[in-house]
Amino acid sequence: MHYLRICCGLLALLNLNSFASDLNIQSYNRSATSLNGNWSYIVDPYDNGFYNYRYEAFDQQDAPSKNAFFTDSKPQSPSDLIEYDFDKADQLQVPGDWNTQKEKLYYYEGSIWYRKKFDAPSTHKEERTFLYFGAVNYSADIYLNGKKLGTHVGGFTPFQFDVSGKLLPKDNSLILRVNNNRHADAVPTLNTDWWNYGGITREVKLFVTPKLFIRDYQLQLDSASSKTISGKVYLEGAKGGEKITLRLPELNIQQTLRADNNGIATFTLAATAAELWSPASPKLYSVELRAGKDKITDQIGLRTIRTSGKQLLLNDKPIFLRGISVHEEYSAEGGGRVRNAQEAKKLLEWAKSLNANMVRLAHYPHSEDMVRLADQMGILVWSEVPVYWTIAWKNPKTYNNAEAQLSAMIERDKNRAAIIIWSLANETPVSTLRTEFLTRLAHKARSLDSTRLLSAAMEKHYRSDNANIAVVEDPLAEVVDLVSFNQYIGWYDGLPEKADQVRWEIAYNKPVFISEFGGGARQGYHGTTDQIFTEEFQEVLYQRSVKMIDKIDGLVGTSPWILADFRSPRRQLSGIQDDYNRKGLLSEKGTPKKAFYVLKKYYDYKQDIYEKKYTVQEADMRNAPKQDTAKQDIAKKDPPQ
Ligand code: GCB
Repeated sequence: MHYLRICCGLLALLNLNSFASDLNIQSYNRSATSLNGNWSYIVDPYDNGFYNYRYEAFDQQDAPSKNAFFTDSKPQSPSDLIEYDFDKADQLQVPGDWNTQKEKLYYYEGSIWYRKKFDAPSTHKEERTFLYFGAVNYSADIYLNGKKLGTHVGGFTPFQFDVSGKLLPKDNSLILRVNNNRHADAVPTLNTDWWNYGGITREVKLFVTPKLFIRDYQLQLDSASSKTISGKVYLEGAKGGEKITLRLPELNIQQTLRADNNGIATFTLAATAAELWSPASPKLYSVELRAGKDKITDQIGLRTIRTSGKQLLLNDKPIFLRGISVHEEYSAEGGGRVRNAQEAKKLLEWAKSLNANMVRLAHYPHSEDMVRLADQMGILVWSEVPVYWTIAWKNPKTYNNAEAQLSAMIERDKNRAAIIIWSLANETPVSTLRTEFLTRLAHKARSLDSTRLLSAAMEKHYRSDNANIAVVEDPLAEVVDLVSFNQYIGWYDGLPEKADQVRWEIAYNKPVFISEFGGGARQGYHGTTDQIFTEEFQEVLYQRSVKMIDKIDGLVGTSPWILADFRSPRRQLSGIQDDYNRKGLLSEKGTPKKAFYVLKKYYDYKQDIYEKKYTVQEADMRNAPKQDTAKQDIAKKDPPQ
């Protein structure tokens, strides 16, 4: 399929993510040859292995010099001058960020060359082989046996190359130039409040498919009816008329489909007996697809999500999102970016210990492991793209980049029941250009997936005639399905007492979600409640905050900032921050701070009420005996202190 390669080259020139959304290949459950492990690396701050001394790119030359690192050259005689040697170079672990693996790379931003030697998996003539990268931050030039495969831009989404016919039986040389320099027109842009971890941060693998194979599929309940499953299968290499078998054995469903001329088959199925997925019961069904010699299986949950006025309905029942924001960072064991499913699971277990039923995966798409674990563990997900703060709204390349990242996120994760919200942006300053940019993104998201809700973390301000009345007035609120916003009353905005004075007026007839609130504390630092950065200050801030937000009309949930302390280059206060944003409810090692228990208590209370284990009054009493006496509708009352 040569447009894969053509796209790569063309889009690379345009500084885009190399892969249009229609090139997604579902490969999580395919057997694969892992290329994880030790890779040789060369630090190259001047891009010496990429440009000659006239600053011309070696890979644009017909016969690249042996000084081009991707040629992986070796001296041919004792006098041969070659000023790099991957065989003698130090090694980095893949997956993994480079910053936390080597002390000298802690603050490094720039280029690093990676090389892996490997033998090809054995394949039959007709089969196809793909080289897959889970994520590389931020851009990568990829070379196989001295030839360029392509360029990829965007640090948190997967991409792959068709390498059929390009592998040697033994000793292939796979080389990447990975660069994590920040750019004003990139996504994210120059300024973020998280560490710019560089490297091949997610898995690398080879997978082999038959010539005709199931490239992608989509299967979900119709939003309007929990009784109908609908979906699509995409066959690669099809001419039309090929047979596809779809099975959900537990539901006794077996259907034969036929691909059209584009290799697509659509279907609808009756699913009257299906058990619906929910946090309380995260039921996943085995789904099996066969076409020709290809077979793929997946585990997919069935649920509906929709809004009705100010209500949020999961499987047609009101739900309160007991959320928590999470960065994809696990520093408890010395690392930075989450390296594997075990570390991702740790973060979700921490969220569960807070009695959360939802995570906001900030501020970029997290790994596929993370969202699949959320599916299994019954944790709802808000998933977002790094359209953060000040983006170059005017620049069409920036828009295309953001759209490519959004599309790649949706394409990869569209079968995860846990994900209920795609979020378009975080705290972006209101302007016509920005709203046009985000409205286009919203249309794109809806064209790819009409079954989930859209949101964006917006901002609040105060009414000009009354400084105690907070409002959200943003034209983007008309576009999205949930009115979500971040607010820092008690931290960046006054002291915690301010929360007692503020009232909220949110005029949209849509559910309201508070995507961030919070404040910093260093775990183990104690003092009075007015002493900033103490656990006591943070505790009071949370007490006053939950009391305030619980009065907001239409509030369907919140994801305070943040589960655990995380590294940020903007947090330099010695002895307190030491390069960590300290707004975690847990330290980076996972030790709870006092505020953790305040939020947990609030979430226990909300659960009791929403699941009608207690009436509001009984829930207030905290120790009320458990009995199923609740008849009352969800009402408003101060949460427990
Ligand atoms: C925010 C941002 C988040 C920051 C946080 C903070 O509003 O969305 O990325 O880390 O505030 O700690 O200031």
